[in-house]
Amino acid sequence: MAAARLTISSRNYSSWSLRAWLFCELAGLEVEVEALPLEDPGVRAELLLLSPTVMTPRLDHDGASVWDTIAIAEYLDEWKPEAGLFPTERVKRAHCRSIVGEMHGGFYNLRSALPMNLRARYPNFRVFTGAKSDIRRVLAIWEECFEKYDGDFLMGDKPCAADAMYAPVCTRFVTYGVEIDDRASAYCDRIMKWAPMKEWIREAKAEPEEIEELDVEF
Ligand SMILES: N[C@@H](CCC(=O)N[C@@H](CS)C(=O)NCC(=O)O)C(=O)O
Repeated sequence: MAAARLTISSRNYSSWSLRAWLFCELAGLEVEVEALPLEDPGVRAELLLLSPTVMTPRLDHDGASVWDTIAIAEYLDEWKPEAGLFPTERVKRAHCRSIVGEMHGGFYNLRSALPMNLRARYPNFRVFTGAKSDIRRVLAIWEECFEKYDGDFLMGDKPCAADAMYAPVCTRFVTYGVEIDDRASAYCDRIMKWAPMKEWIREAKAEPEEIEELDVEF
């Protein structure tokens, strides 16, 4: 039996759910995933009893109820510090926390104009100007990490919370055919081939749910 339950909305569309799942994978926490259709008023009423924000993801583990993606990452880092969700060295940890926080609190244009949709491909998608500056900023964040830590992942040789946080950006670059430089593109390939990502994407493709407004032909 799984030691914990992760309540999510959709594997295909919910980037926050994907991030939380990747945090659990990084921490080695086996979770039972429960996907709830959030448009259903009955489901919303039930979720309100579980999570005051009526939002997913939400993690229940060993008496702890955690909602909000950052809180889940921090909880898991405290639960299993040796898993290295955040680097242990002070300066590097501060850098990691900053870019994780920047993703969590920002990039509104990128997130709303290029919604995550793992099943879709829009190769000729025209990225609007507002989202372009978000894309430039993401690429600058990654470039600084590659220069500083010179690894396959953002903070060095192993994936950590920062990679989980930016993984849905990689999927958006693939879905919308966003042109990026070779180094960023190689990083996206690596993230898309990361075993937990492959597992999540496989299950997202099998999900029956379709959200019409996120599946429009652009
Ligand atoms: N700040 C939240 C954002 C979570 C979020 O936006 N979740 C969406 C699904 S991806 C949600 O639950 N939406 C339900 C709603 O807005 O009614 C976090 O980091 O967990």
